[in-house]
Amino acid sequence: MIRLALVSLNQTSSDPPLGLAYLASYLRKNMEIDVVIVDKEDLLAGTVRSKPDAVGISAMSTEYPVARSLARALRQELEVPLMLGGHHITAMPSHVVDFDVGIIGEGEQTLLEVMCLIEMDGGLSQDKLKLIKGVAGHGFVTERRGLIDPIDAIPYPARDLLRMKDVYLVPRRLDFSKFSVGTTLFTSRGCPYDCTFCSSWCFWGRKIRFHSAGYVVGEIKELVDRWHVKEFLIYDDLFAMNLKRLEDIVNKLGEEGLRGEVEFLALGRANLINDKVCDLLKRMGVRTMGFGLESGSEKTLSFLKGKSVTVKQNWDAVRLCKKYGFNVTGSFIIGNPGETEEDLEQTYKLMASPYIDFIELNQLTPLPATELWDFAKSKGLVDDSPDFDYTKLFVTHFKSDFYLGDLDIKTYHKWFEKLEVLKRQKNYRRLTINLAFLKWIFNPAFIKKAMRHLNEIPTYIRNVFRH
Ligand code: B12
Repeated sequence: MIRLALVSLNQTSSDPPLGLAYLASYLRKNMEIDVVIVDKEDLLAGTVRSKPDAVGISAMSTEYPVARSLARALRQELEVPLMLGGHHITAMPSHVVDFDVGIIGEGEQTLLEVMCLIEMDGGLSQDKLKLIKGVAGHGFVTERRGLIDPIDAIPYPARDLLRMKDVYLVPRRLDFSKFSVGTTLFTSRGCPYDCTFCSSWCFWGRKIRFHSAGYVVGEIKELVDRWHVKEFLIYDDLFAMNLKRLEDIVNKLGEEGLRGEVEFLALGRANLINDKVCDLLKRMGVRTMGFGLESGSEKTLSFLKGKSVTVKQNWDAVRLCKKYGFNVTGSFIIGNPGETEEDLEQTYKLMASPYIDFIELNQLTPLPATELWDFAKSKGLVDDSPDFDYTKLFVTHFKSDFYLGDLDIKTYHKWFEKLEVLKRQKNYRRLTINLAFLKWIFNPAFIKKAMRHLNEIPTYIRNVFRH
């Protein structure tokens, strides 16, 4: 049977690489194949050890330089087709350089066709690749493939191939408010909005496709029954967009006896929040709502999100969510072109409001395939070459490399960071430990492991709290 190694480059995230697990489940449904996911280990050694007939690496732009060097190292060890998939190659299809093929956009069906070709021909010829939609080869890019619809055709991600027990289902803070065992989930793909800073829409198209309520609740049930998970971070760009489906999810959770048993964290959009939505989310078991609020200034907000949302809607949404008893997190972007002291003060005021429990501070970052990328390019801050240092795009705190704003942000940044820390400290005091966590801690396997790694415990605890 043909064997494929899929490689995740992220060595630190506590979120499982579900994109790879979806690819694996789709392939397994449609062909005889052995898939291995190489993750959180020595990636070169692990991939070589798996003796694959083909290797697929997933990379966001920040990970592209690492993907290239891994591909070069693999070339020395293996004579098999090397594929690159994910957000970077989709935005920059000519960056296939060190790979045999780039898989553009949604990967499931394209990868299936490429793997069938490899199986039939015992290798990958550039000529035959030209017959497959959605690929980038050397010197050509084929027609973009349509999206899979309905997405229920994609089976649940193959979590059995992921290191769920020893890596992903260890206690952590899924949000700021609770220390417990939980995991991530997708119930839809895509977002119809086109925010300046986000490249999600360039990838998934402006259409949003939903999994049915039956599919979603079935996956939750599987996670509860098989993996004993009771907390879920729903990573969808827009979870609560479809009211009818939300209502069905609430009802089906009830029918399965899961209401009150499971808790969720979900992302919302301020212009889509109202009493009806909050009521359903509450009944579903949502504990925390996260919003990309971005700014408290109308001018900056409309630069970032067009006319799709107003500052008043931001305030109303967080106020309403608090009224319903949700924890509220707000993500903000500073360092925007044209931003003035007054704009920053308005943002600070929203951030500091009692309706927001936890804040995430970001610096405006240009991502390939967005207008902002072209803007940064025109300022000479970034370029399209495969040799550009894309790791620089991984910005968690202030970096001057491609600062796009006009003000000297350093002083303001300190001011914002202080607020971020203050809110975090307040939340630590409220941190609760749930039963799943206590069970895990008193589990003999954990105690044995802890005894062997006593000296690493302080670092582990620090990492957990750093999120
Ligand atoms: C979850 C997530 C994360 C998680 C990732 C956890 C994990 N282990 O996967 C975390 C929190 C770690 C994260 C971090 C960051 N993220 Co992020 N993230 C996302 C998010 C919300 C969902 C990604 C996802 O899992 N989608 C679901 C699955 C089904 O899709 P997928 O992973 O893309 O996989 C599909 C295809 O890409 C393709 N595919 C992917 N890999 C491969 C490999 C092969 C071989 C093949 C054939 C196909 C293929 O097929 C899959 C199935 O269709 C997206 C937004 C979005 N809606 O896409 C942003 C997104 C991917 N992130 C983004 C960014 C910018 C970041 C950060 C740089 C942010 C920052 N400043 O810190 C960091 C980078 C971290 C790093 N280490 O370098 C950008 C990427 C843009 C780009 N050009 O790379 C996105 C698109 C959001 C945005 N703002 O535009 N992120």
